[in-house]
Amino acid sequence: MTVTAYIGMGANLGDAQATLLAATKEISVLPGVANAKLSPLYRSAPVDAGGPDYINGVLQVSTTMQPETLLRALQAIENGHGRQRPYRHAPRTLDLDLLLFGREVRNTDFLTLPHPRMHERAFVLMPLRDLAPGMMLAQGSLEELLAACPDQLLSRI
Ligand code: PH2
Ligand code: MG
Ligand code: MG
Repeated sequence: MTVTAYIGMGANLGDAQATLLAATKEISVLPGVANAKLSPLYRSAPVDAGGPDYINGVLQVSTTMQPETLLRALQAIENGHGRQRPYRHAPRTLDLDLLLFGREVRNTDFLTLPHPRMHERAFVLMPLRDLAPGMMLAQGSLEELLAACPDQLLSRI
C-alpha cells in the first residue's frame, strides 16, 4: 500500500540549504519512495535552542515502506551528513523528522506519530501549508495553528 508521508527538514550548521537539497535527492531515490516534492525553504531563528539560524522545509513523499523503516533510512542520511548528537536540540548539520505518515499513529520509544511538537512550530507548519494548504491536524487547521505559533518570524529563501 502507498502512503503519503511528510518529512520535516532542518539544518543550522554548514551549508544548510545545500544539505537540505542533497538530502531531498537522497530520500527521493530510496527504494519504496516516489513523488518527492520539496516545499519552499525558510530561514528562522532557533526555537528552544541556540546556534545559527535554521533553514527549514518539508518534503512530501509517497512510500510503500513501513514508517520505522523510513525513519531508519532518514537517520542513516542524517548520519551521512555528519550529524552529531552531543545534547538535545544541539545545532545540527541535518535533522530529518518524520512528521506524518498517512493517518498512522505511533507511540513507541523509537517513533511518535504524528510528530508531537509539529503543531506548535511555524517552521514546520508554514512549509507544510505550502504543500497541503487544507490539511487538518488533530489540534486544528494549519491556519489556526500557525496563528497561535510563538515563532512567527520566518523568511522565505
Ligand atoms: N529544530 C529543533 C529546535 N529548534 N528551530 C528552528 N527554527 N528550526 C528547527 O528545525 C529547529 C529549531 C530541534 O529539532
Ligand atoms: Mg530530529
Ligand atoms: Mg527536529
